[in-house]
Amino acid sequence: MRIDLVTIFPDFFTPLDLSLMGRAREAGLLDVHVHNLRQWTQDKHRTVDDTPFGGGAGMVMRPDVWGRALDDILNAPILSKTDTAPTSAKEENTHHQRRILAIPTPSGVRLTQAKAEDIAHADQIVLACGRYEGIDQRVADYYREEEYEVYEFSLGDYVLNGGEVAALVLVEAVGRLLEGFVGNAASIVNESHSLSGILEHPAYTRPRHWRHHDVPDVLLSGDHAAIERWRRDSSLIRTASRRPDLARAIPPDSLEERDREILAGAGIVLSPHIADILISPATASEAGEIARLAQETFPMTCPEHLDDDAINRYMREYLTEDKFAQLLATPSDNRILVAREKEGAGTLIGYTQAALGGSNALPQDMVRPGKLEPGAAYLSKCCVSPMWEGSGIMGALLERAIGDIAAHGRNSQVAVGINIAHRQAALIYKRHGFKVVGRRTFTVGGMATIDDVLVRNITPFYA
Ligand code: JFB
Repeated sequence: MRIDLVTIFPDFFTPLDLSLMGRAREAGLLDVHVHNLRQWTQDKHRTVDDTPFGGGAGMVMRPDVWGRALDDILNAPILSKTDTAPTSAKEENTHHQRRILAIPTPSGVRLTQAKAEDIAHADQIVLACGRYEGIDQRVADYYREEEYEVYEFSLGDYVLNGGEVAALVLVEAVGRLLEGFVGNAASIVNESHSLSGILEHPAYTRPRHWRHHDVPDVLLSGDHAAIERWRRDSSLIRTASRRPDLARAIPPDSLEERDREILAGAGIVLSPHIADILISPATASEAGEIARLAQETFPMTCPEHLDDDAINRYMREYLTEDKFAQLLATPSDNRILVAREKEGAGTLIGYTQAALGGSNALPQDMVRPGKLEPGAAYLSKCCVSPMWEGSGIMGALLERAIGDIAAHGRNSQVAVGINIAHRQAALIYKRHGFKVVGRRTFTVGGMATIDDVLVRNITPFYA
């Protein structure tokens, strides 16, 4: 692999010559080049930065200087494997070469071991090390558009003065994997534990007694089962106290009873297994099943004072297989999404129904409330089977329904009507960014009920 480091401080990378990182380099697996960015300046002061458009503190690195540097470097020949000869023209034509432009930035995605393992297969990694407030955004955007793999990454949530230290970290994380490709793959397989989602247990060596601190007896007992159990307990307790984020992300079904006890004792109680669900637009053949779920869930959203006759009248008129079949026949006006269990029987768990416009458009009584635009889509249902209440599926379904509405580009807002007695539902919508803008009466089988009208704006999405 070829690695190019571009910086205004080339001295930062002298550690790479100190042969601490040298094994992969010596083995010819790693071909490292350090470049001074100022080499690509064209003025007598060798300027690389300028003031930010839009004002603000600090300086920004100019895209023109970076562009000249990166054009040259991303076209440089790549030495292959252990050869010293550049890749032949033939090899260049037959193999697609994977050239990655990696840009350290505090606004990047976090560098992970999984990503290091992935990019260890690249032919070239060019590290663009910024200073000041960073590099003009158009540099990353341009090379991405030119179909380079552009990787804007961060080490973590603390502020550095430039990208050089982050570049060194990436080179070391990738370089040690290259050593593994030839030699001792075992030590790298061994690390899987450290990255299995729980922290490693503590390690001890001789002397057995040191400054009043003794090695735990169990490690000297020769009882391998007891040692394994002690190590797993220690890992779980450490993870719970040092990395509660990791502890909470442990898949509950990967744990034994004893593991749960240990974690609970350390303050982490994992919620029950959440099924993998699949959310997709409904098809005509699903009308009957949706109608059955609709009739199961609708009565639970109704206020106490509504009698069963009224509820049944409403359901016989609006929540029938025929009605859903009609809606499913006009997918450009009416959107129905279904959530199903991914495994097993694929049971229907929930559905959403939205009108984007046309004949089922926003009901007239909903256009009155303030801040509700006539171009609002009407999300008339977002229902989850009672068996799955509290599973988070409602939120997932709601977001997908809104995304689906936004994707059609016809609506500026999404409106819902929630019965004023249904506090729990209103809370979920508010948590998802809906705001109350007024009230309406909603007639169920001839009986009037009062709904809060809630809306959420459809906002542009910036990556
Ligand atoms: C990386 C950088 C700066 C804007 C710029 C270039 N984890 C990390 N913290 N900080 C950086 C990083 C990574 N990777 C980082 C590149 C540059 C910081 N700066 C300075 C500081 C604050 N905001 C310039």
